[in-house]
Amino acid sequence: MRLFVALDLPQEVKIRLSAMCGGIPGVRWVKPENYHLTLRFIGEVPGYMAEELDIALASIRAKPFELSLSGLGTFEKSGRVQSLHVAAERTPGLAHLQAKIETAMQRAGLPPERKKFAPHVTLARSDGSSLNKLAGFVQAHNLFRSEPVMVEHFVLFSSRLGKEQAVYTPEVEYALAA
Ligand code: 3AM
Repeated sequence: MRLFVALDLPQEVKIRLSAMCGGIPGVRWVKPENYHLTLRFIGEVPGYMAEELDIALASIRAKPFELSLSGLGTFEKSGRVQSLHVAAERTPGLAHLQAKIETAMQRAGLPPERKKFAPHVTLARSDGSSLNKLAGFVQAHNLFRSEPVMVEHFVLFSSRLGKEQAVYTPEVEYALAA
């Protein structure tokens, strides 16, 4: 199974995000139902490992917190824009949950995540050819702010790579409790 741990977003937020998207030829817009904030990419694991990871995630104790999306950005690799995202504020509540998940995943046997946590929701992917247009889009929408939303659970998703876009299925929800 190909897995990742993420926050799902309320429908209203997905609608607001998707209303902003469009108008750049050559980029692949993420479908609104696929919007999420990745906390930990796991990748392909055998079934027994998925069970271990589920047990580790279920043992996490963390409090609900508010999530705010604020501003746009891009990720680049070798000077090419790969994706466009809306950024999430790196609040203590979000950072605490991410750190607990990272610890749990390592205890369950995954190698450490090397990339620094940069919370975001991917809106589009690009092959790098639309650099100027993406920069214009970021500028035009950079004042985007979401109302803070209460995060009361996180989700283990499976991902099946499709022809057009991956299909993400929520496999297990883990509640946060005060
Ligand atoms: O949450 P975003 O959209 O940034 O790009 C994939 C997606 O990122 C990323 O994991 C998220 C859920 O699929 N992803 C895919 N393959 C990856 C890999 N090998 C990866 N992240 C890190 N390493």
